[in-house]
Order: sequence, then C-alpha cells, then structure tokens
Amino acid sequence: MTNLEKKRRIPRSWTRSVLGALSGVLAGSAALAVAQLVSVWVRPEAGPVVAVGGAAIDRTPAMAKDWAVRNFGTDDKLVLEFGILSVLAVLAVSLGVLSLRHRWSAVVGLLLFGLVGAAAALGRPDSTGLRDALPSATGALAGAGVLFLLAGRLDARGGAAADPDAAGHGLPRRPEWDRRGFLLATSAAAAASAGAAVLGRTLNGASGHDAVASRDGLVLPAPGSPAPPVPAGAQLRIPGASSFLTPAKDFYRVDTALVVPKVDARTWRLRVHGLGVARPVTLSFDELLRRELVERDITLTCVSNEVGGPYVGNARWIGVRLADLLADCGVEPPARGGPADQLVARSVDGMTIGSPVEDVMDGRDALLAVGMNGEPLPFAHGFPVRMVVPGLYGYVSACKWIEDIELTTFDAYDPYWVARGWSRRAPVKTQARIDTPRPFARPASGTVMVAGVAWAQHRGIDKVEVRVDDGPWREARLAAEDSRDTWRQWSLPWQATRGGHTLTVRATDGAGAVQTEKRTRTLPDGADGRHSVVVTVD
Ligand SMILES: Nc1nc2c(c(=O)[nH]1)N[C@H]1C(S)=C(S)[C@@H](COP(=O)(O)O)O[C@H]1N2
Ligand SMILES: [Mo]
Repeated sequence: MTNLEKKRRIPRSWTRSVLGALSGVLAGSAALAVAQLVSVWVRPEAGPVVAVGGAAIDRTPAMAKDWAVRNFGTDDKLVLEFGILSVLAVLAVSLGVLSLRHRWSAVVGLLLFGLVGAAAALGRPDSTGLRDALPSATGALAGAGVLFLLAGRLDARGGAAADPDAAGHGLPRRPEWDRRGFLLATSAAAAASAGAAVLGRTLNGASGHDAVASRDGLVLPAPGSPAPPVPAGAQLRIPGASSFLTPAKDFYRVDTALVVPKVDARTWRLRVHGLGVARPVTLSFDELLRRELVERDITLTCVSNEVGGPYVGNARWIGVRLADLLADCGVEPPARGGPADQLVARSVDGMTIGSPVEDVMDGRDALLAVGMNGEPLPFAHGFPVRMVVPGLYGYVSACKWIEDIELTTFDAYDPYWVARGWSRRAPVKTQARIDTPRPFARPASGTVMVAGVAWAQHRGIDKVEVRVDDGPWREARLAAEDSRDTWRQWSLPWQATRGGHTLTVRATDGAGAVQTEKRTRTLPDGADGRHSVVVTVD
C-alpha cells in the first residue's frame, strides 16, 4: 500500500464509521418514532421508553428507589427517561457501526431490543394484553428496515456501479459507496421519523381529551359536612415557614407513573368486593357523588421523606367516608369479627396499596377523595378518585386513580411496596421540621425567628421544643390546632449570637411520645430522628 493510499484510506474508514453510527442513530430514532405513533393507538403507557422505565421502577430495589427519590426528588422520572435514552443512543451507535461489517447481525440486534421493549410492556402490572407489545414490535421492525437500507447504501461492494461520481475520484477501481443513495435514504428516514415523532407526540398529548373534558365539566356538590374554617391562629405567617394549607401546585408528588393516568370520570367505576363483603358493589362517579360528601383538612406524608424532607403536604380534601361505604357493603372490621384485616386498593395503572381495615373503619376520616382545596383532584394527584387516610403513610393508604377495593388479609396478599421490602403497616411517625432559617443560612445576630411545622397525624402535636447547640430544650410557640389530622406550625424567637450554631427540633405527640433521637433510614417504615439545621450568625 502506498503512502498516498494510506492517507486516503484512513479518513475514509473514519468517515464510514461516523456514517455507520449515523445510520444506527437514524434507525433508532425511526424505531422510537414509529413506536410512539403506534402507542397512540394502543395506549401511551405501552411505548418502549415508558414500558422499560416502568419495568425498571418495578424492579428497582427499595433502597435504590429511595436513593433516587432522595437525590432527584420529583425529577427522578426525568432522570430515568434520560438514562434510558442515553443507553439507547449508545446501543444505536454501536449497532450502526456493527452494520458496516455485519449487516444482518445489526438488524437482528435491533429486533432483539424491540423484544426487550415488548417484554417490558407485557410485564407491567397494568398491561392490557398482547396489544401492548405492538409499539415496540412495530418500532423495531421499522428501525431494522431503516438500518438495513442505510447499511446497504454504505456497503462498499454494491456501491461502485451505483455512484456515477466514483470515476471522477481518479481511483476508478476503488470500492465506493452509494453516496447519493445514502444521502437520500438518511434524509428520508430523518424526515419520516421526525414526522412520526411529532405526530405521535401531538396525538398522545390529546389522548386524554375525554378525561380532561370530564374534569373541566365537573362541579363538585357542596359538602354536606364542610370542614370548619381553619382557625385564625393556625397560620403564623412567618416568612420562610410552610403555609398551613399547601396549594395543589406545590403539593409533593410521589408515584410510579411515567405517564400520569388520565381517567374519564364519566366511564370510571369503582368495584368493592372480596372477603366478608356481603354486598359487593360497582359504583359510578355520579353514584359516588350522590353519597354524603365530607370536607376535612388532612396532612399527607410519604414514607420516603427523610428527617426534615419535603414529602409532606396539607390539603383540604372533599370525599366520601370510606367506612360508611364499606359498612353498606356489609364489611365488619376485625375488632367486630370481620374476616378481612387488609383493604387492598388498586389503581388504573396497576398500583396496589394495602391498608388495615381496622384503621379505615375506626372512626377516623378515611376518605375516597374527589376534591383537593376546593377543586376536583388534579390528574397528578389521582383524578377522579383517590384514598386519603389520616395517620398512615401514603404508600399504605393514599391510592390515586383508584378503581378497585378488595377486602383480604395481610397473610394472603402483599401489595406493591410490601413486596419490595417496605412494612405491611406504617403509621406516620412523629416529626418536626425547621423551615427557617434554611441550612447554612447567615442571619444577622439579634432576634432570629426559628419556625417550621410538626406532624403526627391522628395523634396530634402537643409540644415542640428547640435546642441551640447543646443548650437546654426550649418550648416553641405552637400555632392553633386545626385538627389532630393536620400538621401544626411552630415558632421560637432566638437571640442569636455570632458564630456557628446548630438548631435542633423535637416534637411531642398527642399520645405523649417524644420524637426519638436515634436516626433511622426511611426503609422499611419511615425515618426516625430529629431535624437539625446548621447556621452561621454574622
Ligand atoms: N396509583 C398510585 N397511587 C399512589 C402511589 C403510586 O405510585 N401510584 N404512590 C403513593 C405514595 S408512596 C404516596 S406518598 C402518595 C403521594 O400522593 P401525592 O402524589 O398526591 O402527594 O400517593 C400514593 N398513591
Ligand atoms: Mo410515599
């Protein structure tokens, strides 16, 4: 080989690799775009990225899920989707480069990824059957076709005759690739997948149209048992402290749904059945609204909330008393001899959440909620109907997008999170949080307002104390109590002196129990320990 030839060959093989990678990326994009388009017709949740993401969430060990929620918060799903797309991009580039030498292996490889997507879709708890495999399957076929075609244009053997320019290079015997054909094919593939992607996105966006219309057209009846007004003294209005009622847009959201379920209230049904249900029923939304509506302020907390964490919110819920509905169906709580001790709620997206029947029927305001802060539930918070039970963490009580209630026993069935290592029973632990000053704040010396919230739903908060460094515990001022089921604000003016200080808070609940000192992790039944904030006073 002459020097001249060497120089010409190296860049050319480089170019070929880049073009191979490009074919792979185009084939991958075509696959995803077609899959997205087909998922409009099947259902958005069956698309490959959502299905693989959902399958990943289902299989994530409890500790890793907890870590993701802790580090990415509500962005954990975005991070997951970005991760999946990055992996797919790397695979697409590799398949593209592989296709230069082994066209058929690359095509088969792409089809295999389609199989993975299809298997993920079929394995989701909310899978509606074989149809769910279609987006991934058709996407993979389209991608494989594009890859086969593009790799063919790049094929050195076939190209020479097809490229009339080849003679112009002064190397007429050199194998050439079909440059014009490749350009045409890539442009066509790129345009077609961009079109399919845009169309799929638009149609998917509109797919919840009926559900949106059913929510827009909904006027909730006035509750027969309205919540008393929030006592004037419950909201302290201290800058930096959480507001007493959390607006829906600021309310934390924790769920496994990569696509927020959009349920049409007009076709929604709730089935109540199972062990010891003498009179099973299936209710429509209208039938539910015809029952007496009650309105209650209830603070909801996530078991994944770290000490001092943000996954707690307080809302004014409107709903139907679950205990009354169960009693109408003939359900008896275990204390009165009922055979079922676990109520398993199931959502349209296949989530299962198990609550103790005893707690739900012991007189507390366990609700099938239809409204939040005077509005129909937002889609992200469970429209049209969700459960809310004062005193229990969300994963054992607050099923969103509920469609089925089955009475069973704790021995007979482990719901979603329990199967992943979390406790069967999980009453909310007593916690206090310092909202202000923020960690590492630099307040000026003098009077600094220390304030926050404390909660121990259904037991209530009786006392909050603050300690500066290793000093004595000093009792904070408690805002007026709204109900035992809500959090309470607290505040303490602190005469801050220059230097670094650690502020620590502890609450005492209505049962007289003091928030424990020992820190525990959130797994398996919620974090224990006291919140501290370190500040530097200037
Ligand atoms: N269908 C469904 N309901 C669900 C969940 C879920 O993943 N899917 N997560 C539960 C958890 S862990 C919590 S803490 C609450 C959170 O409710 P929010 O998102 O309205 O704050 O919903 C509960 N209900
Ligand atoms: Mo949660």
